[in-house]
Parts: sequence; C-alpha cells; structure tokens
Amino acid sequence: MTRITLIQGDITEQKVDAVVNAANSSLLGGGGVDGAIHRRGGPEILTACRELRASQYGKGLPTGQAVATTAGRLPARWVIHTVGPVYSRSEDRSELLASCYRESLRVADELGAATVAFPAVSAGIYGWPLDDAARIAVGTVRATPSGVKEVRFVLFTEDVHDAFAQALAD
Ligand code: AR6
Repeated sequence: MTRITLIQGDITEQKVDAVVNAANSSLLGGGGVDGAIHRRGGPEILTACRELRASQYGKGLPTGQAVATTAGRLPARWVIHTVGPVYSRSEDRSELLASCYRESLRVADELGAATVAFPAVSAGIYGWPLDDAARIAVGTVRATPSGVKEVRFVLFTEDVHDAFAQALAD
C-alpha cells in the first residue's frame, strides 16, 4: 500500500528517494519547478539529461513518459523527469497526464525508491485546471500498485494545495 501525503512547500527541499520533475521533452531545463530543480541540484543533472538525449531520446522524451537521473546536490537520490501534456480545451489529454504519474511510479519502482515527491505536473506553465490536475494525480496514484511506500505531493502554492486536499478527501 502506498501512503499519500500532501504538503505545501518547495520540492527541492524534500528528503526523499526520488523527486519528480515536471520537465519538457527537451530535458534541457525550463522555468517553474524544472528551473528550480536544475538550479538547486546543480549542473550534474543537466549533464545526465544531455547524455540521455544523446543515447536514448534523440527526439526528446515523449509526453507521458518518465526517465531518471542523478539528483545532483538535491537532498534526494534521483530526479525522475516526466513530461506532462499542455492543457487543451478541445482535446482530452487526461490519459497522458495520468501516464506521467504511472510511468514515474514505474521508474521509481525500478530504482527501488521508497519515498517519492511529486509536484502538480502540468498545473503551472502547461495550464491545466487545478481541480482536474489534482483529481487525475490523486486518482492515478491511488490506482497504481507499486513498491513505493510514500507518495508525497509537494504543492508550491495554497490554491494547488487546496485542490489536492479536496481530491484526496473525495
Ligand atoms: N516546488 C514544488 N512545486 C513547484 C515549485 C517548487 N520549487 N516551483 C513551481 N512549482 P510548472 P508544468 C509548481 O510550470 O505546468 C517548465 O518550463 C507550480 O506552482 O513548473 O508541467 C518545463 O520545462 C505548479 O503548481 O510545470 C516545461 O516547459 C507546478 O509546480 C513546463 O514548465 C507545475 O508547474 C512544464 O509546465
């Protein structure tokens, strides 16, 4: 059984086995939580991402998939990079967002990570409505069997924290 916990805070400060990054396909960094992880984790993470681009993901990491690197100087062992879908009003991309959580947990399992911190993937720059993003995140983690003991959602702002708290209560 995976225990789900919620906190409002900064994911780069979490002492967990693996921290999930809401990356983009390039794996070469960006703004939001991605920028914060690379800033706090230092250049080792980018070096590892460049190697992944060169070896396995010449065209970039596809949306909905996940891949691990070192966590550099973060107080975690690994960063699991996943690429959320950009929100669309005309197309239902929920399955791709659910896939981010499933694939990240699968990678965490492969690594033997017992504790995993997730941000609200796609709920920032990628524009996902908070209630929807929270419902998909919580629902998918609940429905995905894994050896992970604790999934900690680390929500940066009060509005996102409240949306996740509501999804957890439902
Ligand atoms: N800790 C936890 N959550 C954070 C932190 C932090 N330090 N910083 C921001 N958030 P976003 P996306 C929250 O935009 O929507 C990047 O440029 C933020 O408040 O980081 O998946 C990538 O390279 C929001 O609730 O990710 C991609 O190009 C949540 O993290 C693109 O943004 C996700 O917001 C991905 O967009």
